[in-house]
Amino acid sequence: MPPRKTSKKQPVARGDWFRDAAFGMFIHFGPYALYGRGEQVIFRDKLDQREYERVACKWNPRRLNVRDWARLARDCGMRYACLTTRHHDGYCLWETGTTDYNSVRQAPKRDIVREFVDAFRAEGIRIGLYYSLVDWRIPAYWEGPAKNPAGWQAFRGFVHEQVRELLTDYGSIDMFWFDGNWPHPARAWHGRELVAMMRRLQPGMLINNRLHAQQPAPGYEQTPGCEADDAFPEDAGDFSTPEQEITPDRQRRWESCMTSTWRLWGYTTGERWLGADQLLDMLCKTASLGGNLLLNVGPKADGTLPAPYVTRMKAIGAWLKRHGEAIYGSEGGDVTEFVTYGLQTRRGNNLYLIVRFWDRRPELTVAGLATRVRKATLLTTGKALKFEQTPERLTIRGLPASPPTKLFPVIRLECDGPPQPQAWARERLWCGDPRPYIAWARERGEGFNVEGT
Ligand code: FHN
Repeated sequence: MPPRKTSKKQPVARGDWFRDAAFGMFIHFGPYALYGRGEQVIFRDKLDQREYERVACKWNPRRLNVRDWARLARDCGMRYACLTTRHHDGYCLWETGTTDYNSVRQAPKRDIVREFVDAFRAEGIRIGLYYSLVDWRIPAYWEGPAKNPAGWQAFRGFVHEQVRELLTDYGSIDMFWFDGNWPHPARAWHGRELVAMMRRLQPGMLINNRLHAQQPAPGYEQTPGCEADDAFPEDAGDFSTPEQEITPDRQRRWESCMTSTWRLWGYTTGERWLGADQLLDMLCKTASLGGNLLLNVGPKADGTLPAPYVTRMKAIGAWLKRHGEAIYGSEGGDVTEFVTYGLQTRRGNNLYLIVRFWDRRPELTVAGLATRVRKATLLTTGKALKFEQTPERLTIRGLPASPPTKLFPVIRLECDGPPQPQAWARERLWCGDPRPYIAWARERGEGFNVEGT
């Protein structure tokens, strides 16, 4: 499919799909899965390069059916997906003309990137391509432009050509996920030229922030071509990518990438899996702060997805079928003090209460909401809820003792306008204006003892 045509007149609204998508599948797939020790095994275990190459060239994921991956992503509510086209080990999952170290020329005889874009597009899922700038096989990568200018120039050309292939031969790409620019600053990669080419080939595509300027590594500071490039400040790129943490970027789109296991991104034998509630908590927390979650899976060496991942994703997919309106396209919540129950998200005039701690009591109170509530619904069951609202507090009644779902029940509050906190609730206690709390404490008095005794 040719890259999306854009008319001269309308500027492409790059990434207008992003927050509506909310939830993506990150896929770390490559020959490293054979070792079952994560995606960096060649480096972490300092394996013999030739031996690793021999093993990798024989790798053949015979049970790989990318349509299965795409169908699971659709069923569990993931609206975009990002596949490692090449990780730091250098093995390429597409038919590249730059090296024979790829899945078409070696044992699989398959263009796995082609299968990925076709399968996920067929399910209506947007396409992200992960690309590592690092290639641990290549000495010039380690030596850098200062110590090996000719080798670095050849390596940089190899990288630019691979990016060009990926953005030319696989149709419209929605997201490009650079990784591994360390320790070289963007100027060393000729970042400006690279991004200019990418924008020409795929004008509607989002590029992440990981080509941005690193501080030049020690010893590079004055190296010609390695100075930090003011075109690539820390906030370069179209979105931020906090990793293994949920840290909002208040200035622009952001996406937290997280593993669904404890630590490694590539398949790891014996890893421990986070529970469905912990994974759902990641999704709800990113949404409550206005970001996306890119949740990782490392498929097994044969191409199948680990069973613990599949069961967890199906549980989250079932939850999203019922409660997705609280996540997709939400603007972040944090309207009132709800931390004693769970998380909040907002969308238009609706405030969603995502209840992580179901206390089995028939009523739930929300302090600090200034906007008038018109209707309250237990979204999980569709049941209308009675409520009473004073200037200080909203009390919701008629809640069932047993939690209506094993994961997080959600209450939808339909309000008179976009939900707003009261002045005293706007500022968070620890960084806000203490005066409302001074008055609140003064209501009791000054003494240290229980008054009146
Ligand atoms: O070194 C990589 C790592 O293997 C993995 O791909 C993560 C995913 O975001 N990125 C780098 C570490 O920041």
